[in-house]
Amino acid sequence: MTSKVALITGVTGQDGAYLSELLLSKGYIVHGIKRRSSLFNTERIDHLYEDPHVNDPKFILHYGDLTDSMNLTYIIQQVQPDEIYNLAAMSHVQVSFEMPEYTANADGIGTLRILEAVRLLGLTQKTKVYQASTSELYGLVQAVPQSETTPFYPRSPYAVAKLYAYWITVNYREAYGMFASNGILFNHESPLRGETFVTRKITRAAAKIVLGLQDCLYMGNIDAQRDWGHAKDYVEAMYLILQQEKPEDFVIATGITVRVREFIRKTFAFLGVKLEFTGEKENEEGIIAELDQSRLSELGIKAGEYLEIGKAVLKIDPKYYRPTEVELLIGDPTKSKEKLGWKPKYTLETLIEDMATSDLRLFQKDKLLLKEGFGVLNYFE
Ligand code: NDP
Ligand code: GDR
Repeated sequence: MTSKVALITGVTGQDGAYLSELLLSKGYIVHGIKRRSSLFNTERIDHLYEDPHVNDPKFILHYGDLTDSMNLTYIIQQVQPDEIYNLAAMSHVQVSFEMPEYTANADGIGTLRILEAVRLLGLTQKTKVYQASTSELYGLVQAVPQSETTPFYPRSPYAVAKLYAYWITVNYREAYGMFASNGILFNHESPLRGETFVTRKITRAAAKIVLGLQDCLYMGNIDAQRDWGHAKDYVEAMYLILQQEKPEDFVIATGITVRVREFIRKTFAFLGVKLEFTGEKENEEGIIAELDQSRLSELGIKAGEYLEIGKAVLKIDPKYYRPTEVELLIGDPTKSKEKLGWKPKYTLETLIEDMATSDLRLFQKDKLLLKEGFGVLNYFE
């Protein structure tokens, strides 16, 4: 039997890395599109890299960009994919307020470029397309929990661009009979999550704070509520969506929502630090209320050295507030459970455990290097 061929845009991103692993484990030949960058940008997929000098590599990378139609059309023609997973995007909601035009081009028109290339190349009956749609489409709350039939009300240039991408995917399905489906995925995270998304910012900062490498974590709106899952579970859903008999759109979510402050509290608690929140709005602080000495020593951390009861380790910085915010997301995964048979394996607790453990290890290594006089710490926001 010949292997199925998949093309993944955004292969260097969080989801691209996990999806590549999944499809390779299923025997696919995986092609990925990566952007040219002045620094290496393949860290998340380096372990999958195969020397092209070796016969028959199963994982092949191409240079490309969602803003370049000719390049996309050429790659699709060369690869003749059975499945395209369009994951590439300028995916940061807050940054999209600073780069609205680029975001519209890459995230909105980029999707059109993929669909149109498939059509022009005569591949509408061969190539299935998965579009990375998002719970950000729901934006300003119309109804909860949000399902496939809940009206959209996007609240950022990112979400508006993704709204175009959502509908152009539906339109190509209806107009040309293409197998094109939207996965409306709620927030999903992992140790590979970009450092400036809220969960990773929290797990990194918490790890650094308990190791004495950072004093304080500055946050924006910690009352926002999100339905968080693990990216490993969510890429399974992407695959299942393209294995259905007919193309349809699916909500992928856990059905549980928590506030950002709860994520912060649970992360610190996992690392042996009990936080208490005091003050209001911009003056709110997270202070150390209790230290779990046995947990800290289990993690190899000397309590008392940097961590003191009453110390404020979390403060609010309004620069992280968004011009328009999405306050509440909670998905209804009934359809995906029933039709795809999809069910997440991770809970919020095991997600936090995975991320916090990974970041702790990362910074323990950095701390050792720093102590020995090698390396510098990178600070991301
Ligand atoms: P990441 O930000 O981790 O990855 C985005 C990927 O897109 C990276 O590989 C990036 O390349 C690439 N990219 C960005 N701009 C372009 C461009 N112009 N041309 C080609 N490639 C580009 O996102 P995730 O993996 O978290 O998300 C994957 C997709 O799913 C995105 O479309 C996102 O909007 C969507 N989504 C994500 C959710 C989540 O919670 N993670 C939820 C719902 C939807 P580089 O590495 O060079 O920056
Ligand atoms: P989101 O994710 O905007 O939901 O988009 P993000 O993690 O950036 O924010 C979640 C919520 O946390 C609040 N918040 C902060 N966010 C960041 N990044 N930094 C902070 O300091 C901070 N403080 C509070 C935010 O205001 C927000 O309410 C993600 C992306 O992956 C999108 O690409 C994807 O489509 C959606 O999830 C589903």
